[in-house]
Amino acid sequence: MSKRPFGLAVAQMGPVQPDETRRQAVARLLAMMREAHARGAKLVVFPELALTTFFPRYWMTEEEAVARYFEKEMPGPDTRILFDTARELGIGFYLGYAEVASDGRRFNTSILVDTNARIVGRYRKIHLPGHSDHKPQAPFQHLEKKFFEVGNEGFNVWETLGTRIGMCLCNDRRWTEAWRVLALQGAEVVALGYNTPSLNIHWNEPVHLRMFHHLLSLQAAAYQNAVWVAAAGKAGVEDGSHLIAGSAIVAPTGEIVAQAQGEEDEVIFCQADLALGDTFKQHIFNFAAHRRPEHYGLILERVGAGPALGKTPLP
Ligand code: CDT
Repeated sequence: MSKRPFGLAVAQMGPVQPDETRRQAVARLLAMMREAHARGAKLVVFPELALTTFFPRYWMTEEEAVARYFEKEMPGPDTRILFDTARELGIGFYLGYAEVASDGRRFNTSILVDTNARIVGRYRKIHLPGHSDHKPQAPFQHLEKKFFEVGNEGFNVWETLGTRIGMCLCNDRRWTEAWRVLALQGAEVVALGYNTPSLNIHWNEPVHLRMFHHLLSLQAAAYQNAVWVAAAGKAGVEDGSHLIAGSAIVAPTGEIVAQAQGEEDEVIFCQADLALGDTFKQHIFNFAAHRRPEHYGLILERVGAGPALGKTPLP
């Protein structure tokens, strides 16, 4: 099978402190976009909520959050230069940001922008983690359920940049269903931004498990769905709160082919062979030949676990 090379870059960000301006954050993204292009990238993936600090850690009103942290238009005055530079260089990008829609609804959103600087795709995060109430005893908050609505546009794949690209955001990577819905649309590349605190405020999770589960999720998803995964994190200590690094590009083999080394701004790159995904799609994960949806009914019927079906006693 002949190779189908695709220049894939991930731009990890070091911390974005609360007093950092949009303009400063965008300048960092621009420098990484230029580096990604110089290394041969057709697509560069930026993190979730890349323009600001990870503000769901702060207790505040929705109005305060919108005023300080949400984008009212995309591109806006501070982000337009990302689009102009992408067009000038001929590179596509994925960007995560807090979106306030024209009707006032708030979403944790990512966009996919092509080499003509056109927004070809939008994803509004579906699996929102955390809580909506104030937890004053916790070291920080995780208020995604307060500040964002559950995404209303599903998991989608777009034909662009010569391939089929799906998007998801952070916590989605832990949910098998998200990946399979993308794979059933023929995704070849899945772009994902994340902000994962090292501490889990819900239970005393050992810190090493945060990185382990992050990589485990990416690797299992890439293999089981025969896709390339490009995952960009925001890392390091933001306002006293540590976010894991570990931005990575994972092949359809499930192998990590590039991984960020530090907790600062860092571009990783890989000349991804899209044909590698075809090999898996034609054999072990040939969905048309091997899937058995008639036995997967519970996935749509149930949200939480219920009684076992166990109908037939063994002979
Ligand atoms: N941003 C985001 O989705 N973070 C979550 C943290 C989960 S712990 C409350 C994640 O899955 O990494």
